[in-house]
Amino acid sequence: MTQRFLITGGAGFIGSNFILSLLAKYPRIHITNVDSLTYAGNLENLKSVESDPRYRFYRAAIENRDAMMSIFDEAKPDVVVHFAAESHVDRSILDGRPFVISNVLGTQTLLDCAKVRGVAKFVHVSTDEVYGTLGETGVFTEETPLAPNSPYSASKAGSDLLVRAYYETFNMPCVITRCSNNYGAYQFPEKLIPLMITNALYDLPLPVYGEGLNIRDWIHVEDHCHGVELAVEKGIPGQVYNLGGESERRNIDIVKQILAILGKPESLITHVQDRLGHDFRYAMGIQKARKELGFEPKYTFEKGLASTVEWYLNHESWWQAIKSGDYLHYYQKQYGEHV
Ligand code: NAD
Ligand code: TDX
Repeated sequence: MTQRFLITGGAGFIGSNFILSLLAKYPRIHITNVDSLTYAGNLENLKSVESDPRYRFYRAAIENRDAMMSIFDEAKPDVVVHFAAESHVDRSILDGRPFVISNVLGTQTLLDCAKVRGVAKFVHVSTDEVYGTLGETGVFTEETPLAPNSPYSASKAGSDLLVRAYYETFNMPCVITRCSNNYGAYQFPEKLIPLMITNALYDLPLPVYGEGLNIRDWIHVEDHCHGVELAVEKGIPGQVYNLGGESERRNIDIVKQILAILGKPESLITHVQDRLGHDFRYAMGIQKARKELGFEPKYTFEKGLASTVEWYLNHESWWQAIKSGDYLHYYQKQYGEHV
């Protein structure tokens, strides 16, 4: 691969894993990373590549058209991979506005810049949450109607529809990937798995929403990154590809598994008020990606969870810096003494 990439949101969890993996694999690649460094963006994730001549970082908000046009002019990308977004459902329940600005207006601005400057491929990274919720059975396919339930998922569905519209109207070479819940290295410790690991290590309460019976379909971030790479290489413009790990788990079972790995007592589990509009179950049908992209998740959930716990054990200074700042303030506001 000798392409020039423009990656948005590369200082976040999945984007930084994607950048590290591409630089490790492809000696002739060029990557421009654009990130506004919100609370979730962390350049520490990319410390090991910051002086790599193949890599360049710009701090900019994707909804800033002038800044983005100059970045396109400098970077001259063949491929755009669009990760940047406000990504946390709970924050969107507290305030949906930044979600509309970054996810909807930001995506439209980026599409416009890519249209004016011309790119060979535009991969938009989206989520299973745009499909809404499932009952006890069934899986989402690419034909499942969009029925988002949170301000976050509504803003992502809005961005997906704009990507579709730019393909239909301007024949832009856009591909959409929709992925299930990710976990792994560098995940911001407000999301379920890293929150539970980092709280358990300090014997802090583990806030489980409601009874913890909601189900998510988990995928290791490296498997997701590989799926996105396949979409860059083989995705057909105008198409949507579901990505997932075929690992459905109830939240409460994951929390108990983490406690077992760490040798901590289940008495740390604290049932707290349920999330408003909490989607019951997500499950991804990945047959299309398997057949058309050659996608195959490599991690079992057990192997991935064990290596993720290990990563947090070995990177305490990374997450302690986060937990002692804005994150703490946010959770104290929401849960009082829980954190
Ligand atoms: P994250 O919150 O860890 O990272 C998002 C990054 O985007 C941050 O670095 C942030 O600074 C940046 N950003 C936010 N708004 C921006 C703006 N307006 N301009 C420029 N940069 C901005 O999120 P993540 O978990 O890495 O998710 C990345 C993408 O993958 C998102 O689009 C998300 O919807 C999607 N996704 C995530 C998951 C998951 O489980 N985490 C699953 C499916 C899809
Ligand atoms: O403290 C918690 N307690 C709890 O019970 C948190 C943070 C979460 N939960 C529950 C809510 C969900 O059922 O755990 C499940 C997972 O929650 P999150 O980690 O917040 O993820 P989710 O809301 O499922 O969304 C994630 O996956 C889809 C990402 O944040 C999205 O960006 C992605 O699109």
